[in-house]
Amino acid sequence: MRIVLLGAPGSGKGTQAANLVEKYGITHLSTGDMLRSEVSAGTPLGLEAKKIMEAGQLVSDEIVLGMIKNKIESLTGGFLLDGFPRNLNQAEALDELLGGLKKPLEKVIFFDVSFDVIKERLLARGRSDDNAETIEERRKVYESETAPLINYYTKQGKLVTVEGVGDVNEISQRIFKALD
Ligand code: B4P
Repeated sequence: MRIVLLGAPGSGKGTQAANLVEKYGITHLSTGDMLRSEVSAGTPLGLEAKKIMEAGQLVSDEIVLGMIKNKIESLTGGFLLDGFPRNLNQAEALDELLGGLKKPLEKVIFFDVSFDVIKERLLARGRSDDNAETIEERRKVYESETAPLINYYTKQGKLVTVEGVGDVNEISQRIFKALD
């Protein structure tokens, strides 16, 4: 199984990824988690990424593509991409990479969640990029950079929309139904 979880920051991609990975035994690739581990390790890449993440902006495509490419190329089984791709350039680069490996994406799960719900969730979580100002900036970046991917994957016939509000396990059941 080769899938992408698509949705606004805080729509629950990371939360649902845990349940999907457990059920299907696929590899979880989260660019957010990869970047946060670079930040905690204090690498030069992490130091650069920290400022960008805390400002609610996207880290450069060059950095993100470099990080994800090696991981995908070395995988043998299925995978779940969480938080990647985040813009059209990343989506096209991913299609090219997977096309070359003859492992195209099968489905893209889009999490439908209103911004009011997202704001409430993120303020309650309180990560260093979860303050009101950064949340608003991430929303703007999502609308302009990431939301166009809904159309991109709809045209490919791969998009499945799942209502991302409610009990975490109920949302997982909706996703399992969409995938099975
Ligand atoms: P991410 O790590 O991808 O974003 P996230 O805010 O963690 O979103 P997610 O949707 O996974 O939410 P979660 O399940 O945690 O990105 C962070 C930053 O990294 C970006 O802003 C960017 O700077 C950088 N970045 C990452 N990928 C990049 C890329 N490809 N290109 C460039 N830059 C990139 O859920 C959020 C909260 O809601 C949690 O507290 C959770 O417990 C709660 N929650 C989840 N489901 C719930 C439910 N059903 N009900 C109630 N609460 C729920």
